[in-house]
Amino acid sequence: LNQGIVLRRKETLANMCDERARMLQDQFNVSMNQVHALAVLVSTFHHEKHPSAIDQKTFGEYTERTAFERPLTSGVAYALRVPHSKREQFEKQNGWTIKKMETEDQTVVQDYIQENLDPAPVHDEYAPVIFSQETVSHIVSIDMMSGKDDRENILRARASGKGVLTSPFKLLKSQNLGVVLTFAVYSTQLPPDATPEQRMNATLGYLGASYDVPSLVEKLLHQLASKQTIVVNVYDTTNRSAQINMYGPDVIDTGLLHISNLDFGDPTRKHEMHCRFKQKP
Ligand code: WA2
Repeated sequence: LNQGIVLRRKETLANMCDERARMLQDQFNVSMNQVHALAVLVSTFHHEKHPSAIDQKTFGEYTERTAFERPLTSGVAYALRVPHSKREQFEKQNGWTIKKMETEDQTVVQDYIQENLDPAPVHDEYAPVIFSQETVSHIVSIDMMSGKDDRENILRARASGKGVLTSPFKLLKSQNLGVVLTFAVYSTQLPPDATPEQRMNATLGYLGASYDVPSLVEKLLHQLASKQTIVVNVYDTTNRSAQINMYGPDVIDTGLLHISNLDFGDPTRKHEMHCRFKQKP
């Protein structure tokens, strides 16, 4: 094959891939900022106002009406930090018990109804969801610290004060791999150089957004007329020797491959977009 043609093919693939990666990264960044702003909203109107100006109805309506500002997210929710000493009072006040997240038996996922869930076993503290966007109302009352991925994310979010991302995992009520983004909400104006311990002690709750990656990336790429030309995969490459395919088909080698870097704002997680032509030249 003519060398000039090969070169041009390479360049075309690189341009298409970089453009798509940039789009995905930009949209993710936009929604991350908006989720951060929601955490500030909860802090201002729920925790700093007495009585609170936010209840489930207000939160549900507001987050539904502003969903367009959070591209790629499938829903947002707020989990309150409840120490064990306050559990009984909290449950009495709300009229429901804190539930345990069930993830073992995926057949139960279809009828994942709060009433069927077991109470959370005794722990030092809990993170029950008290407010949710309608799209994720199935997580209300569930202790987010009882799920491994959510728990790690919560601990990292409150120690760092930054937006943190989980590895890809199977979200509740979804058949797909997704990720959760979490921001901690604090009680006092913390200095920017606050220690992890100061942050931990000042933590009031956790604002989180879930991303159903395959369906949301599909929607995004669909807007571009390229589906006949290239195949796109999105990988979590945090663990180089065990990359996780978050979006796209199992790979068939058609020769050229271009890799575009993706930065989702959490330096502890690495992501890449891999692009190939559908057909060999
Ligand atoms: N949100 C939606 N679906 C899920 C999920 C989740 N976590 N975990 C498993 N499936 C309220 O970090 C706090 C959201 C957790 C935030």
